[in-house]
Amino acid sequence: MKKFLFLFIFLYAGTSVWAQAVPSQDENIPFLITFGKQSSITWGDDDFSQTFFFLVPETYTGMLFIRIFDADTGGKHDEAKGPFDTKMQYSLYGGKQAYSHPDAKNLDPIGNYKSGNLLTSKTVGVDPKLDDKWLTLGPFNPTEGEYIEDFKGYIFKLICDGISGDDGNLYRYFMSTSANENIAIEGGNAFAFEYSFRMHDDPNEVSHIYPFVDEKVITVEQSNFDWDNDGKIRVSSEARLELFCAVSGDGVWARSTFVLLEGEKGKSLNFTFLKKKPAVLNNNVVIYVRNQYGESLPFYTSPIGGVPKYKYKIQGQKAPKKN
Ligand SMILES: [Ca+2]
Ligand SMILES: [Ca+2]
Ligand SMILES: [Ca+2]
Ligand SMILES: [Ca+2]
Repeated sequence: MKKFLFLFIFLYAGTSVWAQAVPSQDENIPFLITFGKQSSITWGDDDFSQTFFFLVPETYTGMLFIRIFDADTGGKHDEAKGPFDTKMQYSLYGGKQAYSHPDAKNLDPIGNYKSGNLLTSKTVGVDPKLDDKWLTLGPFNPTEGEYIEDFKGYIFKLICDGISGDDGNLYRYFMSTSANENIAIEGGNAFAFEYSFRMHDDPNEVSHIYPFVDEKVITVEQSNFDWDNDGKIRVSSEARLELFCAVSGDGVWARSTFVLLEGEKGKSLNFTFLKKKPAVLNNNVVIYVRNQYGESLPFYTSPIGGVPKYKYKIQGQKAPKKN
């Protein structure tokens, strides 16, 4: 019954047109970021590697494409340290263990994090042909992913590794039914266990991530890296008006722990990133969230159960402040 409910919520959550944009419209995060591995971590990337998972529901039987916006490191969008001399390797995995291998969910790129079958790989440096444009991987058959019963679907894993250089690669993803444009798969979704991203420069822009907490979660520990003291990180949910997290400075981690409320289980939390004024520019941040067993919680780009809104009428408390 619980699985059925989970599936229902999952499909419901994935029907938005922008469900497969990574980052999504609900997150309002401008770019993912990965630096070359010769970079200093004080630029805001702790491990020079980022892993995303894409979920294709078994009800979809067409072909699919994984598209990467601004896959190059150079020209527009990217962050130069001296001349651009950085290479990124994008590797897409499917098949057995692509998702289910424990190392695939590691917060750090260690052990067999590249588990599964390598479906395709692309190494990109400075490349005007890919600058400010979409690179398309595929086509793939959904069954090339790893079938996961709990999701009633197939999972693909896309890893971006900064294999050389010291510059910052800014990029976005989209899982599409088309090679040439971004058309979402109904019921599809994407998620990560650690998120490295660029904040907006405009302090009025508010970004979000939505970790999903299952029924066994009792306490949650959030960890954020290189926030540069750029304002506040707030947690809210259907049952919680607001809780403020410990925030990090330059090149360091900050962590804080809180106990889940009863109405928060089986749903998504809303982590909101509120920049200060004047804002920190070009701010890159890493975040992950773990439960009391040290297991990392997935952030879905299309939050499970929808974007959580505080139910102030039921709780008999004040309405939340905007943003
Ligand atoms: Ca570029
Ligand atoms: Ca450089
Ligand atoms: Ca780029
Ligand atoms: Ca930063």
